[in-house]
Amino acid sequence: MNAFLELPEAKVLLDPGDLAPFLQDESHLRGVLPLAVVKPHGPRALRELVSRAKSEGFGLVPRGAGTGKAGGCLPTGRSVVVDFSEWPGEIQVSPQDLCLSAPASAPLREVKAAAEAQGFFYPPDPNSWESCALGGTLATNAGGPNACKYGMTRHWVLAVDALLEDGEVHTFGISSVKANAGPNLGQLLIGSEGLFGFIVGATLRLTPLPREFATLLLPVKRWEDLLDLPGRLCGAGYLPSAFEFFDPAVLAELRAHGPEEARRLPGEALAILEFDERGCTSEPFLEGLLDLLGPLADGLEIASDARQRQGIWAVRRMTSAFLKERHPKKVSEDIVVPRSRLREFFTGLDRLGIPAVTYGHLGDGNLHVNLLAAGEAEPTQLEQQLMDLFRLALSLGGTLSGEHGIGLAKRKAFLALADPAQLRALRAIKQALDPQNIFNPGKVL
Ligand code: 2HG
Ligand code: ZN
Repeated sequence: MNAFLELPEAKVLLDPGDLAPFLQDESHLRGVLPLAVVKPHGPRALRELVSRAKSEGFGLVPRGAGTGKAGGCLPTGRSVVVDFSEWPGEIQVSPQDLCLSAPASAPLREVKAAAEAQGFFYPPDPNSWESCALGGTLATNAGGPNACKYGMTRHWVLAVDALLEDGEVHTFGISSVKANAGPNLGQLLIGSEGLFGFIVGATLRLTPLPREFATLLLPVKRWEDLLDLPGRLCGAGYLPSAFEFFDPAVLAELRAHGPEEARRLPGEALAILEFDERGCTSEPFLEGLLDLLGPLADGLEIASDARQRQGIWAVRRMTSAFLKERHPKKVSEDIVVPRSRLREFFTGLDRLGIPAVTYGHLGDGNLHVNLLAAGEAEPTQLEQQLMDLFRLALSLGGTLSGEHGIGLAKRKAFLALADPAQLRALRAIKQALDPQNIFNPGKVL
């Protein structure tokens, strides 16, 4: 009998047909067949797995719902996929402590709904929020449109329950925003993509649920006119809870081939702006905003009800899948530049002559630069274009990933472009926390 079948507290998959779905995530990459997929149901399974990984020399690859964009959960080399979808635990909201605890297996949709049911808000909203698992969002430090105002997943984590290389689950952090007894190991694990141990649960910070939304469609005739707007708005004290955009090429594709709601989208390029503070639908607020927008306000549309708001967001949320369907071999990046450097970024992109279309999170400078014809490019040419793109972002004080992480997809570029001191420190931490390199080997570093 296969030794994995003897694991306690676990479901084990061995059949190649059952393993096949685990070779993919939402990136353009594929993994290799793992030795097994293990779905742990309790700490004994993890203890045993860690001990075997060490003595038999295989890697442990964590997996949430497989919605990652960077190949971080794909098996490589001799490895076992540890799928946390059946990890036990319940979502528990603590109104008095303004927090919530949940297992890694909890769907993010349910985490957000549990908070909302009690009048609270858990803001992180990656595009996959309706299908991803909390554990994956913690491991990748996921972000989405709301990050513009509310920050990334890490800004909402108070405590982390993590499996370390001793095979035990430890808790780092407490149920309070104040905790300062030494450097924060929990935060080191958030966004670590499974390199230092596996996150099995967390305690998350909540905030009162916003109840008022001003959702605006801002079409522009010259799309460059959008580029200074995030900086101008923030500089004037307006902080949108989301500021998204479609460049002319993406907007034209959506209008020509997208769903019904996309056919009527106005403008040469289009921004979606949302505010969620109290008073944001009041006349003084909107008048102040119109003043600030000046001539850009011509054509501004304000969503009049929740249905219209949902329609706008539905189009934005399906853009990635829509483009993927039309250009199956496209490569999509997620660089960031500070919002004050957006104009320079696009001038630089034009100068490089990279055939790319762009949409994404203009408000925080996180841009999804899509190379739609990547499938037809020579691999070396594509690699060069991506390196040029990353270098451009770095030269403007930005970075090569805003929300999707490094995983396998950006590993080579990360190793080439990161500050050597950062790489040295990360490798030293990896060596200290995982001396036998069992946790997600071959990713990021
Ligand atoms: C989004 O903002 C997601 O729509 C996906 O982060 C972006 O496909 C992409 O690159
Ligand atoms: Zn995004």
